[in-house]
Amino acid sequence: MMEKKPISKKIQDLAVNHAKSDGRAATTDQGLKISHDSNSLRAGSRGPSLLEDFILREKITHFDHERIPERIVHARGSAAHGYFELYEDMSKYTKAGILTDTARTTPVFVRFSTVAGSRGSGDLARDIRGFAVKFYTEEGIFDLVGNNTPVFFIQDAMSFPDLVHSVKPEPNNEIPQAASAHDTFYDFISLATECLHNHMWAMSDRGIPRSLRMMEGFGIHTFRLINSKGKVHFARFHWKPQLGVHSVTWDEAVKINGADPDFHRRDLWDSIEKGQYPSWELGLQLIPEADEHKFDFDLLDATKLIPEELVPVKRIGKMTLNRNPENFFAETEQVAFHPGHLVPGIDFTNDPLLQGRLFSYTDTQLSRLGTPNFHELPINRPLSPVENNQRDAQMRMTINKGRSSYFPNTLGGGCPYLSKIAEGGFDSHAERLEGTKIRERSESFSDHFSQPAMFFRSLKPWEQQHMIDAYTFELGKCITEAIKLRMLWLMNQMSGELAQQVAEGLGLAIPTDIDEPINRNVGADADPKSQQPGPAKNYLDKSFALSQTFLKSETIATRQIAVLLADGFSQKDLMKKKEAWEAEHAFVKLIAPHGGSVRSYTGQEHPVTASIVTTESVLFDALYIPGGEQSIAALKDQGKVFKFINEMIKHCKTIAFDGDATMLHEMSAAKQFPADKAIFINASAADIARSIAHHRNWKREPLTSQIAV
Ligand code: HDE
Repeated sequence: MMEKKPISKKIQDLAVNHAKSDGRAATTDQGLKISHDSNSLRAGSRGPSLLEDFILREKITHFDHERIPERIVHARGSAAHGYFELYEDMSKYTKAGILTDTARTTPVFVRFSTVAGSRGSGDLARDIRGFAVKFYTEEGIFDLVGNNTPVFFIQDAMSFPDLVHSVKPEPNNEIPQAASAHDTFYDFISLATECLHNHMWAMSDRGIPRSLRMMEGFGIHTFRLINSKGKVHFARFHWKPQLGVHSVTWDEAVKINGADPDFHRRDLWDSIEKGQYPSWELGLQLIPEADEHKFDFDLLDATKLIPEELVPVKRIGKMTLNRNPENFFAETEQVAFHPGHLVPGIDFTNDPLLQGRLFSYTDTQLSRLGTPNFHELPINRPLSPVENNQRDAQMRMTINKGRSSYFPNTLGGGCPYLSKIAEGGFDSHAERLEGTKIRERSESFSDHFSQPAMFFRSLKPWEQQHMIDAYTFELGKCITEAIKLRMLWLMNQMSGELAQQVAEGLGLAIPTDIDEPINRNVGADADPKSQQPGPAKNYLDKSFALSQTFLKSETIATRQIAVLLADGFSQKDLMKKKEAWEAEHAFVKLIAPHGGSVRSYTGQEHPVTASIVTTESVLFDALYIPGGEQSIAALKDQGKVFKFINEMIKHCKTIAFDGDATMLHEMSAAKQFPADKAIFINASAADIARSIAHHRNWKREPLTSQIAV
């Protein structure tokens, strides 16, 4: 178990409005003690209810207004509290306290999300994941509002409503929920070709993560870091997970959404409850201001990543999440992020996507949280004191004292006073600007094919296959043939192999030419061919960090290991394995034909975690079946046992049989894979653990299509 960092009382109180009800009398919202909470006031015990029942009316009125509008995007989210610690003083690059003061422990609140689905949608949608971090710094709030991909779909904020309208359920019938596999989305992205790069990331394994704890995070945009002498470096932010980057298969994702739509939320919650705190290292890619134009792409273009070969990621600190929210609504739902929440030493660039976001986030809080006082909600409050002349508005909680609410003043003693830059006052970077007022995208943003092509080339063969399968599925769900053909034509610009295999799956031929000009992001008066997106250039063949196999982890901590067993199992087999794996902080769960407890043949009772009818193989990372004649005899008669084993094999997971359980090996799909290194018979706990740590044996995958589950 990791050491739990003490978080100060002040922070805890700020984070949660502790409305504890333990040992207190029930009251109305006005503090009146109540003697009934389940009988309304009526004229006779069988008579009509009375309008004067203010207790009933208060309760129902509050209930009627419980919901607030969900986020227009990123509605489905899960969050946790934690802290950030810095390894190395970065004052050469920035004066930001959180990036220079290694003695600090800065509290954070992190909200992960899917983008397209509603608040109640399933966690395993194929989608980009939001990765938003609120730092409660001594200088005020700093929000790093990023995603789990290093690029975004579009280049200019103007297209965001179109992108979102296209991916949301179609407006006539509100179908499909939390899914991009439909006509309107592909109609849009095949015409706005800048989307192709991030879309390819969504079609890769990154679109269906195994856990929110096993994802990278990216600030995406290029930011500016400014040191105390005013010197500027451009920076991109990265979060590198300590548990490696892992995904599930599409077949699992579909099944998990049915078996446990809260799979990611539960996984994050449970691991924190059990003291297994997820952590990420913060990395920076730093570019001297003078090098701004030295790349084959524009640093201001959010659809381009900076390959780590060109600019390495310097790891400078670590974030650990160690406390679950106490109230989902008060914290996870009411938290309000904004890329414009900055601290001295960090500033924007002219990225036109980032510039648009600076307007959007405050605006959306006004309709979601209903008042400009959303910063007073406990979860949004900075730790540093807030003093200004902003006043009133709905739900004001601060009681401002005194006569003056204006600047400058003498009646208030000139307060609140202004801070000099040297004393921490914020100053925007004094960038020299001149230009013609124009609605035009820079020519330097017009290459849309080179980086997605590099991304595809950088993937391992099985990752490429997963992407081919994802495109085949998604386009297979589209109805309009012209849209599918446009997509095939575009994919062919990035990878002939990708396009060819998807075309075969769709039963279509790749069009050699298409009539319509692709890429409509130029204005009505412009020549549509003026900013055509291709052809793909090859300035870097492969970038090693783009395959998610790059970030490895050798631990089985928090991995879910299912043990299938019935009465009469071998206590010796079970305990040898269970104790060894639990010592490495894996979560070992006993699954039996019935609930309650299960008894070994030597008489020991163990509580059953779940009966086999209430759970599914897709909720686990690995399977172990201990010996015991009577146990195996009971298991072999259960159809669900074979579904469990065969799915585990199909999803390339580690599976281990001991003693009499080899009979189940013989009777299941396991026997089709005699040389498979992740299928074990009578093996040691240590060997099995190393296999589980490697997540999946993808080499098995080409042969698993014959397994019918
Ligand atoms: Fe957002 N985005 N976004 N976005 N975004 C929102 O703000 C928006 C963009 C991201 O857990 C909204 O409070 C525009 C890029 C995350 O609460 C909204 C544009 C990136 C979250 C909004 C973008 C993001 C949001 C909806 C194009 C990655 C969830 C509710 C200019 C770098 C934060 C809300 C949370 C949420 C607007 C593009 C990440 C409507 C206009 C690029 C992680 O304001």
